[in-house]
Amino acid sequence: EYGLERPQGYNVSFHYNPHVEYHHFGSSHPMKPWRLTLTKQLVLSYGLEYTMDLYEPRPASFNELAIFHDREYLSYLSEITPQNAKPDDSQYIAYGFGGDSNDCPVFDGLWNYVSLYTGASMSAAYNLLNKQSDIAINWSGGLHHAKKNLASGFCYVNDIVIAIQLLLTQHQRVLYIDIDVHHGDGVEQAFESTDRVFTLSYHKYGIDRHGWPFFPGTGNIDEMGPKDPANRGKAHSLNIPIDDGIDDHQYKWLFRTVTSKVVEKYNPQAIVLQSGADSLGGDRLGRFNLNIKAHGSCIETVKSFGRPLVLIGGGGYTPRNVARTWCHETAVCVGATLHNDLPTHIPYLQAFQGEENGDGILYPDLHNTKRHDNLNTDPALHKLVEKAMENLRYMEG
Ligand code: ZL4
Ligand code: CA
Ligand code: ZN
Repeated sequence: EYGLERPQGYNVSFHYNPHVEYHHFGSSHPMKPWRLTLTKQLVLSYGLEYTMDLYEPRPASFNELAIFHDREYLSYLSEITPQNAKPDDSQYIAYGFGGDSNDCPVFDGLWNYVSLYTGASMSAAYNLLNKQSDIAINWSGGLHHAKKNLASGFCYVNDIVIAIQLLLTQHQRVLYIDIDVHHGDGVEQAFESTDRVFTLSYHKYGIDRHGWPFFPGTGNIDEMGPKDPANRGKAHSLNIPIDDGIDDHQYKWLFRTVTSKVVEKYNPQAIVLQSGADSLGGDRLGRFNLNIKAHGSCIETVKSFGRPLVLIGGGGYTPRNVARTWCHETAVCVGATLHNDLPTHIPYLQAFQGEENGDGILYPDLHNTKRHDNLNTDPALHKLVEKAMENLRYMEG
């Protein structure tokens, strides 16, 4: 009736607290928590809720956030409001709220917001630990830039680091994979001194025609963690820098080739996959040319490794396409195939109507919607894969 077929049997859980939707970063800020409302509506309209276990996790506590973050930073974060914020204050600037950036605004309910998305990532990790789920999903998380005492790039608390810390209580080796268009620098840095977490990020890297590096400016191919041979974290990070306009075929090949090799060599006991949707074509901040099914093929690839998996959100700045992608990827997890025609009874249908090539459908053609020419040549990508393979040889087996 919903166009839903479900041949495979994975235990999938969906961790979502709807209170997270109602937070606003400020008018015209690219990060829009209401994209999660759209995502949930699509997931429900296809009937996917009947194929998963649904959880409404409680917010994470101060002490839980202190698994990773400095208590002084958390105290500041828990007390700051738009009313009491002092932009000239030295702590305000030191903790990443200052500058002319506006990337990390102080908004109403900020502490509630960070506790909610982190609580959902923790709930997902716990479900793997008690073996309740093979795959646990939290689309509200994935805030990969936050550092232990610094807000950065729309991220205040690093829910991914905290979820990985929980997985490390039972698993010897955890693989972190990041397909957000931005470099997963916060997660990489948090685990730079351990060999129990391997971090792999695919991202846009480079300098634009005005001389500005693409945020956060790190993640070149030669950045593979500490160089000191005595440091256990040496060679346990792999970065895949990509140029503007990469297409479906190239990205799928790159992702499958490199990720398979990492899984084969590192043999992780659990995987955390950050599925930022800003790597889609037509994203407000991104530069790639990926379609929804190419992005989703990365989830299929990771699922095929058959390891316990936490799947989390991240960036994504064209809300209707974020919702389409995460709905499709939820279906991939449960093994369902969805009709291209959107169910007609969905509450937010108008959000998916009136587009030139996406009117009323789940899978619009996103290739070149923002006219980013493909600057990635096949020979350059082959060289990149060669270098990645060479980097992997430095990791002890
Ligand atoms: C905005 O319109 O590259 C913030 C940020 C706020 C509202 C009005 C304020 C206008 C684009 C971005 C001033 C905007 C100044 N408003 C933005 C070096 C920068 C300094 C800030 O997906 N200016 C900084 C961060 C990146 C920079 C990307 C991705 C997160 C994730 C995981 C984080 N910061 C240059 C930009 C706007 C804004 C419009 C913006 N910020 C675009 N890219 C950035 O990886 C969730
Ligand atoms: Ca990335
Ligand atoms: Zn991003």
